[in-house]
Amino acid sequence: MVGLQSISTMNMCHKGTDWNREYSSIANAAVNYSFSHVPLFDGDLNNDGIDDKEDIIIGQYYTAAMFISMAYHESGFIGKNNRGSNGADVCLMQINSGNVFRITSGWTANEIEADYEKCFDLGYKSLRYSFKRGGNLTSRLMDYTSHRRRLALTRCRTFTVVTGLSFNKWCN
Ligand SMILES: [Ca+2]
Repeated sequence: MVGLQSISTMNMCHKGTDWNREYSSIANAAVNYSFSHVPLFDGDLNNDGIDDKEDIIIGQYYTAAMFISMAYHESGFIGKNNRGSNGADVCLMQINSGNVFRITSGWTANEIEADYEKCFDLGYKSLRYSFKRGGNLTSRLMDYTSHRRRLALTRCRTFTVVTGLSFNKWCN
């Protein structure tokens, strides 16, 4: 019941939104950004014993999948007029007003919301920082989720669903 109420409230707030167009813009921004940047994932990703261009392409695909997995949990893909934590968190990736990459970008909240690639850029930088922790993917997501393991675990699980990778190997 609470779930249904939330959904109908959400629909009322976003009346008139062309969702087919929005989802297509989100997917395009995630892919464009990922395929023009150094991937978040490196190494021998296809396990063929060599690090080569194919691993970079797989890493970029995983990066796009990571954006989509994070955006799903952070914002439910509602990137506009969706400010969490009393207005501090903005866009698909819910980037906090205290986020160092957001501060140094000089972009306003409205600018970040209006441009999905700007949002993914801040998400990418935050994820790269978070990944420095090392370990499995759940561990690497811990900084992004403010050290809440349960949240890191759910995001990691979604990433394995999107990519078809092993949850036990990557997240557990
Ligand atoms: Ca390889």
